Amino acid sequence: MHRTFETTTERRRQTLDGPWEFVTDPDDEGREAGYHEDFPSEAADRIAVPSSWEARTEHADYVGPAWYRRTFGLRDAGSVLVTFHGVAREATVYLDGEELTSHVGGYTPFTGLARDLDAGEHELVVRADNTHTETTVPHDDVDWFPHGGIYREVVVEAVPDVFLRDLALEYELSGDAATVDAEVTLNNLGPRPAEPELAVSVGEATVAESVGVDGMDAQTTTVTLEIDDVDRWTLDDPTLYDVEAELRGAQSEDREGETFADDLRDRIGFREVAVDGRDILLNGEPVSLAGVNRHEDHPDWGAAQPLRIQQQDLDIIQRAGCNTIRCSHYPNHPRFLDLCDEEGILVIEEIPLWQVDESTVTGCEQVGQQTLVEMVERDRHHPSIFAWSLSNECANEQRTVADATSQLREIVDGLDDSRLVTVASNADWEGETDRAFQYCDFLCVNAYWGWYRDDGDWSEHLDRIEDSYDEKPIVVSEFGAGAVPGERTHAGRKWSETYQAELLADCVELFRERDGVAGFTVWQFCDTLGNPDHAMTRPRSRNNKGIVTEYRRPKDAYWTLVDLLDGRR
Ligand code: BDP
Repeated sequence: MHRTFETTTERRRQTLDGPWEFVTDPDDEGREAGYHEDFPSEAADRIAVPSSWEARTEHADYVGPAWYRRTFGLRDAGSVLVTFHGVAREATVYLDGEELTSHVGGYTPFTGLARDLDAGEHELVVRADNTHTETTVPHDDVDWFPHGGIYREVVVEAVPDVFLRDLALEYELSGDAATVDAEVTLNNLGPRPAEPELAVSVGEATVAESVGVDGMDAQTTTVTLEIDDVDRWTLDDPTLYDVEAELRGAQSEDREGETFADDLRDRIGFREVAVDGRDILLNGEPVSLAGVNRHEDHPDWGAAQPLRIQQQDLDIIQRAGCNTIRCSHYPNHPRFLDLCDEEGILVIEEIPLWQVDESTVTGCEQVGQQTLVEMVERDRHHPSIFAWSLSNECANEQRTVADATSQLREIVDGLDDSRLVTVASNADWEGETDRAFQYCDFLCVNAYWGWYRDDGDWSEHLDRIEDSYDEKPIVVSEFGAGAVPGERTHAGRKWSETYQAELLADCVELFRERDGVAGFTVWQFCDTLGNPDHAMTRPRSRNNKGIVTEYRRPKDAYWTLVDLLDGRR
């Protein structure tokens, strides 16, 4: 299950977890050879979906196109939605030999609609390609491993001719009362007009109306619900409300007497985020952020982490006393965000525009914008997400890059005005001035004083940031040191757990003393597999700045953080 709750009860739904046939295609000949019509099953391996393909040792370092195949059965004839929740990084999907849909971007979902399928067996073939170049999003030189394959769930849902395509909620809070606008989009695949009953409920409140939709058309309607005595979503009491949109109607004349039904389910939490001077406010009160950066990475699971690992990560993070996670550097698995909603964790979610500069920005701008839209559309109901991050360490001192950020800001404003917007920047650390900070509600600052450089310190650095920009909250979004697990030294040298723990303590104490700093996220939660091209600067081929190891075993720095944040030992 890709969420922690059911997203529909009416739709017949199949999760296509399990073994799929799999072949790599290093010479990229599969398209010409027609693998989508005639899959080379005799040469195929079997691989688990969802999984990163390095789950199979022989494909551990494979970069390039690869093909997947499986069949699924439909009990009844009709239309289905086929949703891929994450394919790294480009995908083309074929159903029964015909292209159904394609997608670029490994961290957001996409759906193909297949109309009027016969009952019985159908074949899905997918071409996935994890090749990265200078201008892909992310590009080929990022500091994490280019996992490949169908690494998040694939779901097939049978839908009636008139079905719910989208549900988007916005709300206004006034004291204890909430006014919720639910925008619902209906699709009518049939030739005749329909007028089904739509009921939308949020918690105990329900509104119903009938909605007319022409044949072969779509219709969007907005219903408004008033909710009194709202229990707000807070860090201590993260109350969630169930949301349901239900559609019921009579089938067209040719199937007289029959009815159809469809539903979509989600959850929301009521909370307000804002800034005031140097403070970030949650429900009107300043909140001090203390957290970690987390990659989706695990030696046994790659980027495809089961619920058990997601829960365990969150547990370890909460036990350290943290209240914040920066999803560095891409939209995370939606179920992990569900857990954050349930646990009262604040999340900064980011798109993978990582260290882009003026030579590459034009090439990746469009996919960056598309990923932003897809991220917001997928995640707009998670109360845990309080901020969207538009990029990480891009060359924002360059005008073209800053202009691209301003465009992203406009796009995000058009989709969601209920969250804060930021970019994570190391421009000042590089001795530059960040031109994109003007488009941010708060400033995320990355620097590695005491690790990559010793010719300055955090204190001067933060003074400079405070002096250089408008008065906005500052979050230290990256700082830290590498530590090879088990390396402990009397001298406290670099690469030891000792050094990492001491640096972390000094930094956290300093950040917490400064009024201008609204919080911090340590780089990083766990040791992660690095970009294979960077192996010479990364012992164990990993980024070793984790406060826990890749297997989540605590390093000294973890216990230091527990003590500083009053966590649980
Ligand atoms: C920063 C990046 C982060 C890196 C980190 C590091 O934002 O993705 O992994 O440095 O060097 O520049 O560990």
